[in-house]
Amino acid sequence: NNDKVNDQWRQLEYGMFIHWGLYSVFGGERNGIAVKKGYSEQIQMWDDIPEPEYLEAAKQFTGENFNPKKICELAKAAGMKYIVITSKHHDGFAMFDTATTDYNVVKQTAFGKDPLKLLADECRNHDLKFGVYFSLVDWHQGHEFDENNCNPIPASMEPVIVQQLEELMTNYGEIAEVWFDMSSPTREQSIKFANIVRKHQPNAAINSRIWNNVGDFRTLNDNQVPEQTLDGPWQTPASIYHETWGYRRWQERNDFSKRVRALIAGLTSVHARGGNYLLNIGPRGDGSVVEFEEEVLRAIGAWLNSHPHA
Ligand code: JFZ
Repeated sequence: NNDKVNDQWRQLEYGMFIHWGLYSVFGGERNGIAVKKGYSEQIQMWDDIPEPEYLEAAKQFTGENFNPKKICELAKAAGMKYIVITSKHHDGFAMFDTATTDYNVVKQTAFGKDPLKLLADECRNHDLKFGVYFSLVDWHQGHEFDENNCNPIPASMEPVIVQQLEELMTNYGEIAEVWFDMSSPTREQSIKFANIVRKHQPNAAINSRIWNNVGDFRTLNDNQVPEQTLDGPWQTPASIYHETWGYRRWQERNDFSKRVRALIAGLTSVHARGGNYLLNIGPRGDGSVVEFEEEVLRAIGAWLNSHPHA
């Protein structure tokens, strides 16, 4: 029941968001030229990259420095209690092992493994809860590029989404949170997708971007700090730089203390108003965590440790 979901989910308080996919190989650049429009995780749309060219990045997606143990240790050091990773972003490239399509990380990339499985298992070793981001926009399954990412979901896409959710909800152990994103599902579709989560993962909290008031908690805008406490459970997704979630090679990273202070202000204000804070990192295509982001997270953790709350 909902009280149980909310009670359990509220304990999570503060977590790590991870945007990692083929777009991480691009790092916000195409053939060495910065793409200055849009979030870097959406570079395929913003630079109108044909799918075959986009998929070329899979060869460079080595994941050789993807280290779930280090990521979990970093989350712990930052004071976080859970991790939510992109299982599939708008590009439709599945970052998990799936029978629904060969357009997935195991089949196509140099890495050739299921990062969700590796991370989910490691989370359990570190007493961290695990969750997945799942985009309802899927350019591979046939959604047109739409800068607002609000395409409706054709009935033909439903079986794929249903099966992918079945896989995600059954192959990775306990799921604490399912973070749907974008598109414009009908009420029936929202209910259908939520029911799959609820059937297999009764304790998983679903965010409001399942749409149609079907979710368990509200997702606010990026880095949004409401003026007051809000009714019901809610979360602020936060990014270190505001302009991108996925890795951006040309991102300026020269304002360390300012960033740290802004994020601590965001985290503590959100927490004080009863919200949950989900802070993003965008690893490179080789899986390495950007050093600046790691240091930011460690500085937040150090501050939290020196200011224990009641
Ligand atoms: C969405 C995605 O399109 C984006 O790529 C990223 O994954 C982010 C976490 O979620 O972007 C949004 C969606 C809604 C808002 C802002 C960014 N909003 O309501 O302010």
